[in-house]
Amino acid sequence: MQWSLFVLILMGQCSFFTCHLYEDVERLTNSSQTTDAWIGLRSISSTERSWHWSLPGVEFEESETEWGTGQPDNGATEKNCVVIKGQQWNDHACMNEVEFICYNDKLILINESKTWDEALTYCREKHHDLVSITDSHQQRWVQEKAKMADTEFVWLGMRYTCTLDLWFWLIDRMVCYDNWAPDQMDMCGMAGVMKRDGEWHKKANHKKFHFICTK
Ligand SMILES: [Ca+2]
Repeated sequence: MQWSLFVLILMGQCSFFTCHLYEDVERLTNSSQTTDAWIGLRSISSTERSWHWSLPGVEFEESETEWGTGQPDNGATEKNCVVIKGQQWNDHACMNEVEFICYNDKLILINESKTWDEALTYCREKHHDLVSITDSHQQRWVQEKAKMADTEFVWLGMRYTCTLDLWFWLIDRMVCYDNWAPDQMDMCGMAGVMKRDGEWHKKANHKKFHFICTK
């Protein structure tokens, strides 16, 4: 394929992207659940509301909630657990019996130091691929994994092509959503890493870091 055609295809993807890797997030944001089902969110303190996700390390963000109209409506009965129905959240009494949605983690942190190419081979042989990030939801999940790495940085499935002066993801997508740290220089032979704080940095691909694979 000619490079110019390849670039055109990549560039066109910024506006037509659909996520397939993070089905659990998709399911909560695009849930077609027609009856109440528990999600892993509850309030620890019943007097003053303080919501927490059940998954360790995942922080609750008020700005990312999907409360239904008038919810949460804690009243005479304590409602410290949360159900989803038709994409909307509702606080319920925890002793109610309803269906539930399980967490399905698609990411695996590999605590072994490898070059970018070695990490890519490892992920493709043992799991699926090096992780790609194409929106803020995915960024959040990957960031939670990166926090648990023993190295300051973890490899992402992103590399720089000198010929085209472009950064692209292994899943053949251009870098549309990004979270670069400031003042990053592009050089040949670079690939992308995430620092523990979630920011992306550019590193020579022969350096050795831990990395995150998709399952
Ligand atoms: Ca309610």
